[in-house]
Amino acid sequence: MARVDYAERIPNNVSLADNRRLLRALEEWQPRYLDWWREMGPDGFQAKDVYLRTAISVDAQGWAHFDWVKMPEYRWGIFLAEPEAGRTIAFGEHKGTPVWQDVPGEHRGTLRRLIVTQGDTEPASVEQQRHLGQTTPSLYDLRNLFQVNVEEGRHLWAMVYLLHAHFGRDGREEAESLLQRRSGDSDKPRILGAFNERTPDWLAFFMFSFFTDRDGKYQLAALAESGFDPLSRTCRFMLTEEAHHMFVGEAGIGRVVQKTCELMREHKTDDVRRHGGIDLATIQRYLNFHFSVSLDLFGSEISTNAANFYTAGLKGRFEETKKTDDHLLKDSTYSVTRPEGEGIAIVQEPALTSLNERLRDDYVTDCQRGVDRWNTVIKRHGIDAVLKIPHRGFHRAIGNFSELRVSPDGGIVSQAEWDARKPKWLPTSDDYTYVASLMKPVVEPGKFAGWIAPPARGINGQPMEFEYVKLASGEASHG
Ligand code: BYC
Repeated sequence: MARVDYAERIPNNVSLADNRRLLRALEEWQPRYLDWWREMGPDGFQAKDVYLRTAISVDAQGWAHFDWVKMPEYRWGIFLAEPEAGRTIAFGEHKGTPVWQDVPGEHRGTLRRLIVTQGDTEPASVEQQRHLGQTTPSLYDLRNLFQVNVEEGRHLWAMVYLLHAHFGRDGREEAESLLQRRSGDSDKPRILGAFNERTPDWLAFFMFSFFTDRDGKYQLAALAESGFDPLSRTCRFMLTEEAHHMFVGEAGIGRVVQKTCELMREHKTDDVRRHGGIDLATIQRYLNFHFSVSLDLFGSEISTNAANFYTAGLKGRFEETKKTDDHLLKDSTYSVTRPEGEGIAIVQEPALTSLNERLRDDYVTDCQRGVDRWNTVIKRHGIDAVLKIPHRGFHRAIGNFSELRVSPDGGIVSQAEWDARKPKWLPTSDDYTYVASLMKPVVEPGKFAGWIAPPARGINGQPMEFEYVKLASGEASHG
């Protein structure tokens, strides 16, 4: 078989062609990545032509190229945002010193762990979503799912590049392990909780893309502040792609809400299930679930890990360089919500150990903006209902609230009350069964399933009836 020219095949701006050692490492890893993609990537669509964007540069004027591609042939590239001349570390004990181009020896283990944790989420989400293509509500949505999937694959490449380029043998071993763990596998699970949950249907997928990808945005933004410049530059470019993933989630839920409201108006009822829609109560329960498991991804409210990452200059705050404080945080405090006595109180805690909570606060504010936009859709239909973000203590498995039962409006409740009211607060098996019953594929160009409204516009200026995925491609008759 002809040898693949990896330097050519892998679009990159890291001078791959000049780095023999790195090329060799990636040459060894790539076939195993492709094995993983074939085994765990989108089920049933590997031979189909999909209208995908591929990152081909980091040029703000046009970094992406749209074309038909079979997913296993996607050109997963390696891109770092342009270096900032004279960039210095913005926070922590090394503040003001030049950023590192190589891994500082004393932070090697910590940095590797951060990169591996970030990297692990990327293939995990592809695994969680692999079956969804079979039940797509439209070709447009199918294409968006695959776009998200290939870009999560590229984000894995981004982290594997850092591991191979900067962490020697340990890095190569970690890159292998990233292909071996599996979402939801009891023996070799993915690292973080939310990435071992099921994404059973498209409502869950849109919620995941809105809430969990948004955790990605905030974590990447915090890592983009890192004093380790290659990590910073990698994350900066990843954030560019991440925006589309959150759009898929926000617009997806917005379209479900839109359809629900139309059915409510048309049939003068809240009970749109009888008319093939997803009732607002079910949407709220899905929202409660995905918001709460995504909050856990920020770690404990009080975390010495977070303090150490910051002091060492490895992971900053959201928009660190825009903040006007001392960027050391040794003498400041931050408001943290925690259980106190019979209730819940806001107390002042040292700012350094509260950094996870601060990032979570930024995240919650951003989530609220999206939920407000969904509520605008409801209001526009003259319907007196609102979707609400639950209290931060609701349904938590990590941190201050993990031992407590907290209602969505922030009351501490007994186990008995929790058990009794849980079916109102979190998706029930009946909800999942009902939503699953709606998941019938709709693949005629320009057509949409009955539980979701069409989007406002197509992808890359294409019309709605565009054949975003060529389902007839790749079949034996075409061979
Ligand atoms: N599940 O001090 P603590 C994305 C562990 S999403 C399981 O509370 P820390 C994407 C923790 O590891 C963004 N374990 O927290 C989205 C630690 O373990 P050790 C992913 C958890 O360390 C959609 C212990 O509990 N990126 O990109 O300050 C699709 C105590 O930890 C969890 C990152 O996460 C959990 N939820 O912060 C595709 C950025 N939470 O040390 C992609 C990199 C905590 O006792 N990671 N633990 O063994 C980090 O910055 C940090 O690891 C965390 C945790 C923020 C996750």
